[in-house]
Amino acid sequence: MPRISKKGVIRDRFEEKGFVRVENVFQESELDQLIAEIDDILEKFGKSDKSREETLKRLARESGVKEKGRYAEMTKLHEITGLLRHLVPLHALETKIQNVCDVIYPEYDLCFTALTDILIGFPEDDRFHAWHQEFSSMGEVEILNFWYPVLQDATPKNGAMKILEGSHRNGLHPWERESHHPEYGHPVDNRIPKNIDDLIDEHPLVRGDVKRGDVIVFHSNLVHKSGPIANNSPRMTGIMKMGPVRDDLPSELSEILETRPQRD
Ligand SMILES: O=C(O)CCC(=O)C(=O)O
Repeated sequence: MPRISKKGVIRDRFEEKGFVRVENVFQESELDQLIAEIDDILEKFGKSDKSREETLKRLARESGVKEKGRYAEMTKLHEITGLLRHLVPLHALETKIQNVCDVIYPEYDLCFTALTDILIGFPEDDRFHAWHQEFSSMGEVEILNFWYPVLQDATPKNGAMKILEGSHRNGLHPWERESHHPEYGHPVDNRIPKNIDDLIDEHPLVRGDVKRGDVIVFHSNLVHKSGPIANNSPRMTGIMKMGPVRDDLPSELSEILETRPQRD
């Protein structure tokens, strides 16, 4: 069980800043078990590769349809991501996250999982996820977003998300779509707030240290983006989205519940 002390502090901090880091939600052994199963899957796709990074890069190239020199369509990496989503050790982490959800939403009896995923980021891709708000793609503001490093601690120079503190307070900003076709990884449609330059001026930029086992919980309106990766290894980030069960579930929910990558 995560040792969540000072529940009121966590909730207050979440409301004020739009995010909060909760420490020691997972044990190292739980993440190690997840990694072991991830590696088992990778091995099935590429026994001959020397490292996890080489395997992932090769899979990111394989079977992809190339458009304008970039992989625009399904690659083996898509397939892998689909398999990772169903790993038992990944779903075992949900119970722990559930406890955090209960702390943020004590007024509700139950939190449900809307999505669980592993995002794979590559050092070459410095525009992985540009500035955005989850609400722009999820359509439901009470969904809580959980982010945690899987392979190694996330630091400001290596993998930690960039966050504009307090940027959740003004609701959803009008956004424009930016289609991003990375050299490796998946094509992503980023929904960037049109007033992003003002938001950057108005809010402190936070790039925290997030140790393996810690989880960042963030508000669906918080403006955030991927941070850089300083070393050579691809980053694996766990993503979970959880919301309280309410009587007035929004019509978009059926879409949210579909098992699909979180980005279109
Ligand atoms: O893991 C990352 O780099 C960014 C994740 C993100 O922006 C998101 O989950 O919305």
